[in-house]
Amino acid sequence: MPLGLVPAAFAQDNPLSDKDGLTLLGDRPVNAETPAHLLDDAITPTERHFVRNNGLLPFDMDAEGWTLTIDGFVDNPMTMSIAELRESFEVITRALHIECGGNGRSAFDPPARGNQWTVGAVACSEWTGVRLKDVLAAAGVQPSAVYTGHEGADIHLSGDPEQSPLSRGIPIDKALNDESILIAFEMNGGALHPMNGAPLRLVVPGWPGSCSQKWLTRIQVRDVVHDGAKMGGQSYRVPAYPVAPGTDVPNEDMVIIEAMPVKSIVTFPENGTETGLSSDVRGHAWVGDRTIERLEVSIDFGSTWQDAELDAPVNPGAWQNWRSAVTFPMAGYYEIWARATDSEGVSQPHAISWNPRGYLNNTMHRVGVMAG
Ligand SMILES: Nc1nc2c(c(=O)[nH]1)N[C@H]1C(S)=C(S)[C@@H](COP(=O)(O)O)O[C@H]1N2
Ligand SMILES: [Mo]
Repeated sequence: MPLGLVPAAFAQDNPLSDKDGLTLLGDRPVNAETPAHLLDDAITPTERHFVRNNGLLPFDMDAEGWTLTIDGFVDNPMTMSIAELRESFEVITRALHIECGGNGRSAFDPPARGNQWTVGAVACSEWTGVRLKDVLAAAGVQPSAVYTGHEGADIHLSGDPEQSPLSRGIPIDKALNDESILIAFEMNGGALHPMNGAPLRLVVPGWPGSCSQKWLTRIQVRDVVHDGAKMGGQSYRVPAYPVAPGTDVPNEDMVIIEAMPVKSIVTFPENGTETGLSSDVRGHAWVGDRTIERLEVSIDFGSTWQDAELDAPVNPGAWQNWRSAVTFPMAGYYEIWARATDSEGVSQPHAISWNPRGYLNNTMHRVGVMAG
């Protein structure tokens, strides 16, 4: 059966049946990205939030019986239901972006293995939950703590219950200080989508999406860097030094990716469409642990640039919306390019800094149109 085609009789079993227009990249595990023009909303609707699974969905995603355990190097290990989390901590709603570390991998040359994401493994939905830092404070993190280790209820592709598809963590300083990291139980005012981690997940905006554990059951506080599935080797890690394309980099020379780099996407107009001799242009821009200060647009392959109107983030951790209007000098084919610059003056590059697994491609997004 060709990818993405599901016979009507199996529609209920289609994992993306209530997602809207996503491109299926693989079905075991399910991975699907959102075409750029469907990311036009300021807040990504649940049905357009991309899906990145390393394993299979848990059998039971019932919110009623769900518990979260906090243990390890804490004074008060605890296990709480979702209702108890709601009662015990301040419940907040935030627009938070999540981008897969491998978004843009399809552009790597030599190619990098893994899901061939183009530009759509990014989203900014509204998440409701409690702050990770508040929950950790209640658990009483001990001075020897170094890192968190996150566990979810999803099932390893082998079916082996002893193996985890993915278990990642973040440095304890990040976990204890970042106000924006949520343990979320609502998405866009409703339930979490089963594919997006129902009924409970972490959302760590600005860091590789893999930090945002879905189907969250446990956060261990550790006195060493976490060693869960896909923390080591080549996973979510990049060379500690610049390498030539195609270099075979030994595992011990790879470092864990932390904050994601400055990036933007053009969500209007849609690539490959016709426009008039002028057109609105708009999209989003984001960066880990910084803000976007400037967004420029070019219609002449980067020869000249014009400033777009750029919004502040609606809250820390949200992507930033931008808009502009361009006038084409004459009818014909153009590319619209967008370039974001962050609060440290760092801009998106033209070309990829190659790494073995194809992470962190933050090159400028380019949209081709036929004008006039
Ligand atoms: N339990 C669990 N959490 C997970 C994953 C997973 O496979 N299992 N994938 C991670 C990765 S790599 C990404 S990019 C984000 C994607 O979140 P989404 O599927 O809601 O878009 O979830 C992260 N959390
Ligand atoms: Mo990811």
